[in-house]
Amino acid sequence: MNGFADWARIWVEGGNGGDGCVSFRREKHVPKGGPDGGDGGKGGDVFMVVDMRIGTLLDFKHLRRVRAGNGGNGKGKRMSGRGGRDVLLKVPPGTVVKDAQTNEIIADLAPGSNPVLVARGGRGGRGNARFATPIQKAPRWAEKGEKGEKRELILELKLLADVGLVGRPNVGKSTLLRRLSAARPRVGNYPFTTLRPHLGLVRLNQYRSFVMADIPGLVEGAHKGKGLGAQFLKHIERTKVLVFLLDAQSEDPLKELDSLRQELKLFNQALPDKPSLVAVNKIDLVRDRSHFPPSFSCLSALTGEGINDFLRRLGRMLKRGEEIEVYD
Ligand SMILES: Nc1nc2c(ncn2[C@@H]2O[C@H](COP(=O)(O)OP(=O)(O)OP(=O)(O)O)[C@@H](O)[C@H]2O)c(=O)[nH]1
Ligand SMILES: [Mg+2]
Repeated sequence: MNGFADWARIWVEGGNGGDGCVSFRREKHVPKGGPDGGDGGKGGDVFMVVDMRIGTLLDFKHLRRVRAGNGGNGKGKRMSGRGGRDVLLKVPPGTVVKDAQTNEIIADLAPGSNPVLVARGGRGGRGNARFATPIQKAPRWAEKGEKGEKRELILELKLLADVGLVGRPNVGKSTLLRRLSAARPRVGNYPFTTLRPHLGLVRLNQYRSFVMADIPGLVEGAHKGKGLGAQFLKHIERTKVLVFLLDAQSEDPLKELDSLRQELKLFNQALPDKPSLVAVNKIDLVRDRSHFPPSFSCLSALTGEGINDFLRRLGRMLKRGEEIEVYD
């Protein structure tokens, strides 16, 4: 498995503001010049920005702490300190940023969103030139720079897919994604071949395409952390349509469907209400199809049988989804 991480923890720190300066003008013929201490520079900020080329939070696993630059101190002759260097952290689209202490969501970085400030740099302190008044003509004090904001963040990656494939291990989810897209998740005749989510771009026609997610197979008890599927369920929370993929050879496909729905529900109450399509895979292996309801899409990811019909149905559902926009 090549590198992938959908979770990370990181400290971010804004730079400290520079201190204000205490200084007095020195001129040849004026023994006591007025105050001319400049202000400290502002500390740098830490921003997060979406980079469409990134698909994992792996880089953040090696990064404990990120700190923006400190502002420079003010100087005489009313010279302000330099502003601290900002830091721009690049994250994959679909990253949700939370405060680690409060769990509050700070940002939801969908594709195309603006950079988000995650740790503000401290203000620079004012120099003594700012404090001169008619009564206090020569203040001998200046402000210290403000400390930068410091907080621990949790980053969570929710992959952005239109369609999520849900099914027991070994039913052929990855085979289906391979047939429909250029994605190349591994296929194997054993459960848990797929260890992490894969995305594929599926073309419906010249003008329309959608992104489909293949996640590791779901077993009973997944919501309690059994198997692998549960930790990846969050990736299908935002899809517009779910495809429940069943195995035509399964003893009781309807029961299988029921338990898949049940697992989703235990993970997130709202998940089973999402528009969904039921597909029965490996249809090439069974003779009698009469016991599958007509609303089910019978197909073979291996031979390609039934695939066009499946895509037509899926295309219609996605179109409907666009109009309704139940899920954002
Ligand atoms: N006969 C037949 N075999 C299939 C079909 N689709 C998949 N298979 C086989 O079923 C096995 C499992 O396929 P995968 O695509 O790896 O299944 P998966 O659902 O991704 O499995 P996990 O990643 O373990 O959850 C492989 O041996 C495939 O060749 C099909 O339509 N017909
Ligand atoms: Mg798989």
